[in-house]
Amino acid sequence: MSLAEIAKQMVAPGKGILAADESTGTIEKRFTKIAVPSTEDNRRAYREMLFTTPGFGEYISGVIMYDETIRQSAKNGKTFVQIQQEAGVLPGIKVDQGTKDMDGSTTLTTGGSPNEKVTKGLEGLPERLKEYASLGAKFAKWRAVITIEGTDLPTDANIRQNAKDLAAYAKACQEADIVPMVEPEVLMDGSHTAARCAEVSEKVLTALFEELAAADVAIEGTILKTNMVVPGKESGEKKTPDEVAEATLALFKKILPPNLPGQAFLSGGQSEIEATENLNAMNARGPHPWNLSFSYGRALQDSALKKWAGSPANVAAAQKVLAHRAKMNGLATEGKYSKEMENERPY
Ligand code: 5MM
Repeated sequence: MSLAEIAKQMVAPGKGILAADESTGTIEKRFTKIAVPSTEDNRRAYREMLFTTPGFGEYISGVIMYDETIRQSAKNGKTFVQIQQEAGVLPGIKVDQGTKDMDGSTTLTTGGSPNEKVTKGLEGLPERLKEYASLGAKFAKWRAVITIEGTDLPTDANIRQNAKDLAAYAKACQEADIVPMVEPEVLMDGSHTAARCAEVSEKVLTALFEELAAADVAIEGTILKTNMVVPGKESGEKKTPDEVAEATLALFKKILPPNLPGQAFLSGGQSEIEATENLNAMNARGPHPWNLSFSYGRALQDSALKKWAGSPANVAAAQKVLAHRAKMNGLATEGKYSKEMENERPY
């Protein structure tokens, strides 16, 4: 399959991506909430529960895995990659190596402010991509984190550096025959308004597409994964799904090139139902030039993780929960979801 065909398959109508690429530190935080120790075998068992969900491929087009996960197998000896392939699901891999403070960023912030971040992982990336391709990865994700704080942050320098790094990684992916899933995330953390989120997201996406063009990245073989236009978590502002859809679509219409196959949203701290309702509201206003899909981590897994709680006896029940959320989001990619459908949810 060509990169463009893989990209199309990732955002096929009715389907979306399961982000299961929590790094060891992040999965430990999630497991702490359910009082499960984060051992390698517990992480393996949890991911096995997710990937062996009956009907997994019906609403899921791809999975983003972490380095440890792409090398793991189910109890029956089949690798996770094989299990996904058999379900018609594209295996994907996170290739960034987390974030670090941007050089000089401490001087740009004041007392107790978070420093601006850039993403690690460009060094040695071509070799790692080669290995991941040989393990079966068809797409690779890189996340850049943008923090809003007052009118000072983000700085233009931080936006530009993150865009350049995303473009360099995307180019390396395409050279390795892997679809880049470029993820610039404007964080929901903070007290900013939705209008400020829109303003910053516009700058971030503008810089990103400028840098992708400068690096000669083929847009037809690229998937975007970004945030919706939503208010900061501590802002006290509330936006309806219609308002989120209007603001996000206004931004996308200004910036996303029509030959981009699709954009798969991150959930970023929205509740499971908010993330589904917002996606649905956008697709109810379609058709759009690009498919609007999901690549949710927390908004697909939260309830399933709680239901599982580390016990083999809960696997089937947890899988039903995941299948339900995947179905609801699958319907939302076509604007066919309604909140009443949640009455059937198995949790
Ligand atoms: C699943 O979380 C991903 C990895 O996070 P860390 O590197 O911090 O462990 C993350 O990149 C995720 O793929 C996206 O943010 C989407 O997840 P949410 O939960 O925002 O939908």
